[in-house]
Amino acid sequence: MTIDVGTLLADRYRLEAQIGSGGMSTVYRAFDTVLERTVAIKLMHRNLAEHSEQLERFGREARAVARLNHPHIVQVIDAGEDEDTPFIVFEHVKGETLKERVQRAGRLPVTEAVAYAIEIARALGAAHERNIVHRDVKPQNVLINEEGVAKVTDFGIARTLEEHGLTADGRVLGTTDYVSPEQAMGHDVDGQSDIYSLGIVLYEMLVGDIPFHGENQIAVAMKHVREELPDVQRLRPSIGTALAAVVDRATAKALDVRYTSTDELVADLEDVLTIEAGRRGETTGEATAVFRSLPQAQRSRANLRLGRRTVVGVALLAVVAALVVVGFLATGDNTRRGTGQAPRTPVAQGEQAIKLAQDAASDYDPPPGDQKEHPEETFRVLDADPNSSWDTEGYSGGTFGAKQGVGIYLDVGAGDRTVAATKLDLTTSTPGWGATVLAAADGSGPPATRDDPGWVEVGTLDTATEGDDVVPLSTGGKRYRYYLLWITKLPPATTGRAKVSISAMNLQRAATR
Ligand code: 3AM
Repeated sequence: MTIDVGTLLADRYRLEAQIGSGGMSTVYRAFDTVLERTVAIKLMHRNLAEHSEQLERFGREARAVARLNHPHIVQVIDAGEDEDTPFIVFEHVKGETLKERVQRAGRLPVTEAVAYAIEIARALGAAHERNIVHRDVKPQNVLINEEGVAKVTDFGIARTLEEHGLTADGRVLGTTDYVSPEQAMGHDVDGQSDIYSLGIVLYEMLVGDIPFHGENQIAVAMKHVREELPDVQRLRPSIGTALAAVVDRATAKALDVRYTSTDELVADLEDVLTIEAGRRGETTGEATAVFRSLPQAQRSRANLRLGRRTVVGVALLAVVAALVVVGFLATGDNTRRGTGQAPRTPVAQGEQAIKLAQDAASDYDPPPGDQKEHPEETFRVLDADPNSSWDTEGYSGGTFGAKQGVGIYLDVGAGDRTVAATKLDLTTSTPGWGATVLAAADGSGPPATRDDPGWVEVGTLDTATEGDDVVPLSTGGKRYRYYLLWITKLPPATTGRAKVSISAMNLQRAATR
């Protein structure tokens, strides 16, 4: 007999619907006919269940996790075996996974993201106290119930199987999108590894995307070992320095820099929550619930900050509060955060910033002439510094002379990286210029001239305003590799020659589901 929907498992649990499936197990919604309630049941795949030693460990692990009783951990209710297939019965959480939430909504409101991170950290802390390391912290393993409460699941189960090399047949055990450097290197891991993964989850909630992409899971894992995380503040300028410092410290590759306990992380996140709530003058939804659970002293500190708003002003208050926390976080020199981070164009809800390599921007100056438009400066539109810009050459008489214009283009990458961008954000200090945005597909390189039919017009900026400009793009869902800002109208010249100066460029696409 095969176990499937309709099966009465262990004479008690009727499998109603398959709600998920992973490399090792299948999850069903089921009805507990004894207690007459809905439960979730995780059934191990039969081929994995054939190893008796692993079976025993699986049971042991289930028992250990069952002892964890915590508001932010999905409760284990029962475990058993039917037809030689081990299963675990969990409380049924009606809602969605955190991964689905981020994919559906894009980046989350800052206070909500911090609130979830606090809940997950508290759950991990309860496990760590009992020497249970999760080892597979990822938003797919965080369920958000209908009240917006986060609950962590899948504790330790991955470890049992992984330790025994059951994936030697090449099956991908899971994602390495959140893997800690030490785990990626195959070293022994402890609670600090979970903290790193949670830091990546927090990053994803704030940015709307994971930090590293790669051709395969190994490439991504290697990036966790070797590459610096993109700067959250650059990707989302409204993030306070204190919060950015927490992300830095949680995701530090060096273990002596990373938080050593979830308690420390929770304490800093709670401080950040009060600051961010103060900055925004509100706490909403999920953040409110966490807020209520903060220690009384902290709550009154937050109230004090909020209450004094009329005297010192919200902005100043936020700056002061942020500096206090930064000072606190910076003790021991374990953060690389300064206060000089550059603000960049924020990303709207439902959209994701497209990650670009540091050298993704190139100048575009078709003949005649030197065919150079300050190529040495193009990287400056992608660095986080608002004081560094790429400038066109100076043009007099309000025209580009013998050509229609000049520009700068962004290369989002080859192959799978091509995107259907929805917006081009830019920041300029020279208002009054105009441009069209053209896109070209992945080929042997960008078309050499602007008139090449390979370029397709996808947007226009009639007149740039000082500061941030947003150019909506319509690609009709087509994915392109190159996006060219083709400047055709010069700004008014103050002294003889006019030039366009751009300090930041940023592409966005619709958040993917
Ligand atoms: O496949 P999706 O992401 O829709 O929500 C979990 C996930 O759904 C669900 O099973 C899928 C694979 O993990 N799931 C896991 N544990 C659950 C639980 N205790 C659960 N759904 C409800 N209650």
